[in-house]
Amino acid sequence: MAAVSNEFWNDKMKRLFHLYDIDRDGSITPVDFEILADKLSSLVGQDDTKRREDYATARKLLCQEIMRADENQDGKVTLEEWLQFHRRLADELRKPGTHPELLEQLTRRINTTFNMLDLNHDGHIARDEWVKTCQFFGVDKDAADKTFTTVAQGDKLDEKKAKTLFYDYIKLDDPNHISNCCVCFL
Ligand SMILES: [Ca+2]
Ligand SMILES: [Ca+2]
Repeated sequence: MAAVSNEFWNDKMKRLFHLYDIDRDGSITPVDFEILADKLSSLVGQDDTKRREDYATARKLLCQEIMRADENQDGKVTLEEWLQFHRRLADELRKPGTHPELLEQLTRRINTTFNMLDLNHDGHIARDEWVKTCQFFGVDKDAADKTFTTVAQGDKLDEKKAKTLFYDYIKLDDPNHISNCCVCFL
């Protein structure tokens, strides 16, 4: 199977990179995750101690998984390192027998992301959770609402379907695939 390299896929991964580079200094570092977790905590309110703790744990996990892309181990993930890392991941996902360790790492990352999205922890993403998070990442409310209608069954997006969308998002380079609406969630 052809290696992942097309322009559409590159642009998609670049968007994701800029989304995580929250302080916009041109690289992804643990600082970006601290800012992200702080901002996300505000979605559930200051009083919800349990959720704030959950976010802190999720932040650590997500940071750990994403900093794996720091090939030269200088504490920063550059755009080049980011693209290389995800290209390798996408290539692996396209093979029939994906490297078990890589798959496990990605699964950890996807589980963490899902838990961050599922704000009330009931095992599925509701429309308002989706829209709230999209808006948080700067997506227009109506656009977010429309996307949700496309991907969800009624007013729920279940865990299995959400996770499949996340995998496909990294793996696929087809501009028309439904998973491309997941830009904000990995
Ligand atoms: Ca940064
Ligand atoms: Ca680096």
